[in-house]
Amino acid sequence: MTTSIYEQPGYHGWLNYSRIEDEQLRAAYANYGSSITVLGDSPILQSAAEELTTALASLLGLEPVRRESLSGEGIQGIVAGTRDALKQSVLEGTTKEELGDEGYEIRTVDRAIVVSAEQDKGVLYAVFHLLRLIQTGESISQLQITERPLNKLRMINHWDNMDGSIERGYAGRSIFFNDYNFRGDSRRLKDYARLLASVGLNAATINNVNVHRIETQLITERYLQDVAQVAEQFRAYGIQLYLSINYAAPIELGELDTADPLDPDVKAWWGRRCEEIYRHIPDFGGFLVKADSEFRPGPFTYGRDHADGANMLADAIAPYGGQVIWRCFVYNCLQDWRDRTTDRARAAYDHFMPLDGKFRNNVLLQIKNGPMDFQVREPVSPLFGGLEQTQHLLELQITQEYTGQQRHLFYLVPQWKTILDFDTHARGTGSTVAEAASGRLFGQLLGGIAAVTSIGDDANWTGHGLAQANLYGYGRLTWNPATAAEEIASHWIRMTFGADAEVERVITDMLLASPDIYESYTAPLGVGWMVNPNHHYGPNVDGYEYAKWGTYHFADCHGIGVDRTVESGTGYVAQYHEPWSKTYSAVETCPDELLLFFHHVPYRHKLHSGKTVIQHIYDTHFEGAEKAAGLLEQWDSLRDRMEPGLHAGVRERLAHQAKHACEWRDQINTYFTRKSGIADEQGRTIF
Ligand code: GCW
Repeated sequence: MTTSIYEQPGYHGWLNYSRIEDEQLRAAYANYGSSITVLGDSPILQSAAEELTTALASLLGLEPVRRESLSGEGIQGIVAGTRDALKQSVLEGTTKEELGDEGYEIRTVDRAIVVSAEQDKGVLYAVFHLLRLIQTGESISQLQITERPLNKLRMINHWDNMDGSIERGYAGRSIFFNDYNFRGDSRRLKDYARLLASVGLNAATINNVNVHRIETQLITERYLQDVAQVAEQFRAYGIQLYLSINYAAPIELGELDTADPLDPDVKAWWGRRCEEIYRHIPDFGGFLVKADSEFRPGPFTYGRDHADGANMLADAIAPYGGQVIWRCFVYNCLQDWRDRTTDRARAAYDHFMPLDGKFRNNVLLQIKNGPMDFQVREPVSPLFGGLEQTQHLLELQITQEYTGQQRHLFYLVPQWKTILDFDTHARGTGSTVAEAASGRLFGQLLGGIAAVTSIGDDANWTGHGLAQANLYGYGRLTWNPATAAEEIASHWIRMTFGADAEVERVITDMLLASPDIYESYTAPLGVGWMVNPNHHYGPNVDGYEYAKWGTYHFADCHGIGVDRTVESGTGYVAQYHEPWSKTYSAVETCPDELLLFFHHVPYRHKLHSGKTVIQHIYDTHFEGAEKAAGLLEQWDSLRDRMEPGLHAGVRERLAHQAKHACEWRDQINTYFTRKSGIADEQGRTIF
């Protein structure tokens, strides 16, 4: 007998609403949870009411009474609605301005919990928040919660192709497409929308930024009805739909012979497209564009710049209230490895800084967190704090392309926090990436975060069961970047695995240790890459060394690293504000973990840690592989504390990781012993 996908381990993720075992706690929640009043019946409010009803039934083992309006004898139970619907009578304090469009309040008022917001969406977010409190065992008898998101745009990008494949996907095939059609799996789409909304995400693109031939037609009659159906499902969870577009669409669709942004016919063509799109999807979010990057077409073909390109689309979509999200991942991907003057790290800044202030107010630039490409360790892109007059989004990668492809454990939240907390010093101290990306630092209207999603049609969405924590954590950070990595981990674990202190302790430990472990047995000290070309999995030190992609480590018998100083290198360091420019420039002050990103140093160079570079490489690789094996042992200690299927799935991946970490260790150590001729001080086995 085959079990349906909905019953397979991990399908419900952190929304599995397992029955609360503690009887006292259950009774305390039932005081409120046995009655639900949701005022209003918009699709979003219906989602909120349905979520409350099914969740409470399952968590508390009761059938909540559903009321449609406030009863005469005072309010009781859980009462949810917009402030208008609640008529303010039960609310005091917070002003409309404080709450914003998406904010909410949760208050315990006598025998009731009142959940309120300016708009329906806020009510939905509040409901998920309240449910989280119950799932994580918090008291709800004296709630005084006011929340609003820091970021307006909290976005997910899918790199799904219409044949059903996913670029850099490690968890099965697309949930949207198969064989050039829409799958129409509305249950799956709804459950995905629930997961996203539960952590406050509000926007999504559903197709790959590399827009191939058939996908170019997503903005035409052939597919718009299907796109509209997805948009409708997402709308009920407050998620706005965007599409990735092909810049050369007017040509590829056979309608014009140019895509020149300054050609009036091209502008008119996009105007007609937008008109058609909005006829199907009145609240369509807009376009995401990868142009002049990795062989994708763009305005460069016509001698125009990226402001010309983006503004043309922005003007076409502006009458409908849409946006253009334009990616800054633009670099020369046909570099000659012999050429030491070109530096890929410089590219985004060099291309876009001169255009600062030239973009329309419905354009956002989408900037990858680092100047290269989602490596385990990179400095922050200097465009953050650089761009002052252009709205932008931070782009992160949840899918683990360079961080173990969801076969290795890598809790990404700490990495993202390092990025978000990075102080660019653009306006003195406190000018963090979080402040810049949100738009707050420079007083911009729009801003936020986007990330490439990690999900596919695997029953548990993310392949690795513990990789769900990254999707969860991503959403939580987009809402409030100040949330601690530990807190996010602990919430996710309790919601996913229930209240078991030992499970929580062990998994928190594993998650928090995982980024350092992975970093330690892969590419050292910020140098990056060293992976197999194309699929990017597993060690290959010289895999990209003689390639055209601009990704080099320059290891020889004397030393390793990329000189990006002004004095003797590529000058990249000058793209940062002080004190960073100075700090990174000097070997003495450059942080160890980024040393090889900024400097070429001899193997015997001493790190701040007191170790030489070569000994650091050996030590971290031996330790890393050992710790990877330790993760498996830790997991095994939990064998009897969770559903066997859940345990087994993760176990298989951790066992692979432990083995694969040895492969990494041995290849890297052997490579550097041979290159440097320097032996390990501890005389361990290096092949
Ligand atoms: O890192 C590279 C990936 C490509 C991706 C590209 C991008 C979608 O290897 O697969 O293409 O980045 O971000 O556009």
